[in-house]
Amino acid sequence: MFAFPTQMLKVFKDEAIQQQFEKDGYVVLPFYTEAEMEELNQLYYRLHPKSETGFFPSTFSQDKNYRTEADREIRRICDRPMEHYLENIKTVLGAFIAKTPGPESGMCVHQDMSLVDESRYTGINIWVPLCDLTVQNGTLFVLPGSHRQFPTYRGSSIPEFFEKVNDAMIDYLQPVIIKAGEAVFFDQSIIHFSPPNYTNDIRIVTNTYFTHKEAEFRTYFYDKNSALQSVEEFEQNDSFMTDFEQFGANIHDRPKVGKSLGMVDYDFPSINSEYLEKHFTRTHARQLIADAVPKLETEETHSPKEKNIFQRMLDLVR
Ligand SMILES: O=C(O)CCC(=O)C(=O)O
Repeated sequence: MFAFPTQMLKVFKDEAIQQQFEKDGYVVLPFYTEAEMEELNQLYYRLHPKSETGFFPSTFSQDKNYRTEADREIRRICDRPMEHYLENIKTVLGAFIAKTPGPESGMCVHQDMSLVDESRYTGINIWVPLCDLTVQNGTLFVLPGSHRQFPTYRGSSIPEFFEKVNDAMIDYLQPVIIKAGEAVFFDQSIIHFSPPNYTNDIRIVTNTYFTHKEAEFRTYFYDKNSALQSVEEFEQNDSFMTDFEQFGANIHDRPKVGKSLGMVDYDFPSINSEYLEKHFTRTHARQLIADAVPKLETEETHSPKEKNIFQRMLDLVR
């Protein structure tokens, strides 16, 4: 097991922003100009494969040219606002995350996979919508202060510490209602989720990932057939996020890239509902999300097929 550093390495130029980020695990800041958003929208419609629907990050694409071009161009456009807020960092990914209308566009409650050695560094996402966000079009919900609850190794093969309370968790998350071009900077270990897009319009977001300039890239794998209290650590290079072919397929398998550094001890922390109640504030988010759907569900004009879709959306949050 590892321990967090006593002091997070400073990455925000402004001390007040740095402190707010460390306390809550996220911070909201103005980010893109109108012209930058226009350029990003054009880029999205030029590059994005038409066949991909639901919840679709460009990192999931099997088309390496798409992943690479989206990465390069988003990073280029992010340079200006990132330079404005940040110091001593390196940017290692630019990606689109699209949510087309429909029940399949929800993203479950999760923490992002570990990408750095968190005994020394922090991995941070800059998540920026290109349209105004509402609960109905699938905004981000976060659990303030849930980052760094425990030192965790995270990856799709590793049980999450809130697995036992996964369903109850939604009711503690807070929607982040922001305008197009505003950014949520969030610690990768914060618990977050986003409901399906219940509107008729696509929701497009850019997600840029950065970390401290000296950070070493690491990923972790747990073999569920193993009886060991340990996970396997891999050294990865900085282009891991765009090179990795397993996001869209075989995500639970042992990584086919990177250098194994061997096994590290892990005690698989786990919380119960009392822990949730004691440490976090209930927001009744489930009701908030359910309320976003009935307006559509009660429309007389819906065909039986459409009604079925709305029912499936409701099922996701009940
Ligand atoms: O874009 C979204 O709706 C959710 C994004 C997310 O969960 C992530 O990037 O980890």
